[in-house]
Amino acid sequence: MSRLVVVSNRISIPDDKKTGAGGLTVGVLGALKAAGGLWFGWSGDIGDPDAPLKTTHRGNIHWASFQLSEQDYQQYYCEFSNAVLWPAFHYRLDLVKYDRQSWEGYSRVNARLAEQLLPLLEPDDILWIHDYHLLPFASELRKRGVQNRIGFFLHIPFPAPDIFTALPPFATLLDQLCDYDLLGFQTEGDRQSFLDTLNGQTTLYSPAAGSHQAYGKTFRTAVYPIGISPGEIARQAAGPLPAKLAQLKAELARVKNIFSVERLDYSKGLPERFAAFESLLEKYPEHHGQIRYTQIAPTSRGDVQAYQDIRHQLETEAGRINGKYGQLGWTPLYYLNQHFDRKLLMKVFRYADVGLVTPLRDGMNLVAKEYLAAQDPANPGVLILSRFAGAAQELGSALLVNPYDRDEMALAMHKALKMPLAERIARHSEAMEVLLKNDIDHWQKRFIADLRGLEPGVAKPGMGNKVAPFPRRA
Ligand code: GDG
Repeated sequence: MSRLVVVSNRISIPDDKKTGAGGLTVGVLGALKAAGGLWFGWSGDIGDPDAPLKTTHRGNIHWASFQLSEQDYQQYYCEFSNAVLWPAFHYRLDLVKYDRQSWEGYSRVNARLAEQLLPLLEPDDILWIHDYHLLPFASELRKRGVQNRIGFFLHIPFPAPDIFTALPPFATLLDQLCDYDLLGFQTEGDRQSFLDTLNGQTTLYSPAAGSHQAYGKTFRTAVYPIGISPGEIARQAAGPLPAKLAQLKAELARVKNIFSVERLDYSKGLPERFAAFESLLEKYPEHHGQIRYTQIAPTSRGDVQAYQDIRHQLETEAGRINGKYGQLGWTPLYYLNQHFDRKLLMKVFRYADVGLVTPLRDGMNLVAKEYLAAQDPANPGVLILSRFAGAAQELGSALLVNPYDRDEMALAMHKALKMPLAERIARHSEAMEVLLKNDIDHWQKRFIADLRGLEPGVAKPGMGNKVAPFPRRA
């Protein structure tokens, strides 16, 4: 079997001291273990970008990591990836900070990474590239003569055409994306947005479901909703809280708990969620003294201005809500701007009567899935989920809400806090059926099988593409 080469912005290098990796790392490692191969990505260090790659290996898996210069870090990572693509793809054009230097930096880094990867590639390797940092990566490899099969998975939403085409270099990005052989999306809506955008810009020919030709290139699109490892999470969640957290356990047991955790990011709808919690306290005073909402939100991308702004906003709001509704001996809202150990989080999920996951936009949202998997099936909590998270497509048994409607969210919280056991069990078991069927292993296996099923540079036999292909690359 040919080797798998994975490329992602951040690389997860094995560390014996760290346990409990999440989502993407588990999926990628599963795929790499099966075939053997290489994981190439940024170490997270700032330094000399031309320094030799740092390499390590375990069994049949190799890791190769690069550094970014300070200028690359700013232009490629902070600016174009996280202050242009991330906000735009999450429908926040108001937060886009575009300038030509950042686009040039993004393009320059993608070109250099392709150059660095080139000598490590073998002719029959298959390549799996991840996420919005690397939209032009296949194109840069093709320019250098690489004919291997290259797949791409977009972890975040693909926006509607009017949003995408507001990005100044949209036409180049679209053309570059078509250099992938297989483009994977979280939901059908994302896939459709990509195709609608292409259709509006060029002649898109789709001779069979999922098979396309545009800009003289042949490629496929498909939907691969990312999953979790439900068994592993259930095991982590089931054990008792560590003895040193006995006090926390006693506190959690005294009230009904609403709980959530996410990276501190404006796409996650945290201010809106705080407002909804305030609405719950305002409209349903019966819960005063009886509930506690804990929001964990570790800082993420702290060098980007919009992330600093939302951090200040949340600190202010948490203080204001507690000041207004708190009582001696009762603090309604716990806001913790800290990173927590993963196993501890899964255990705390299990104590949560309500999982509150209400992003304004989200490619998938693994927290929603992790919360469900951590529940006691005999006495599960209730998931409240934004209809704008990709996960809502699979988790129709959750209480689906519009995160822009604070009163609807407050009502959902009230309903969840009061929900009878039989209804909680029914909703939970329906959701678990989906999560068990489409777990992280299934996700990576489907993607890799589809990618392996393609012939490089020609129409893809066996996948319904019966027309003569465009000549692919000279
Ligand atoms: C992107 C897309 C898509 C959070 N805080 C802590 C912590 N976490 C873990 C969660 C979860 C992961 O981080 C976050 O994953 P999400 O899916 O919720 O969101 P993004 O980070 O935005 O991920 C998203 C995902 O890619 C995968 O394709 O679902 O839509 O935006 O696993 O548990 N983990 C620990 N401490 C924390 O404080 N240990």
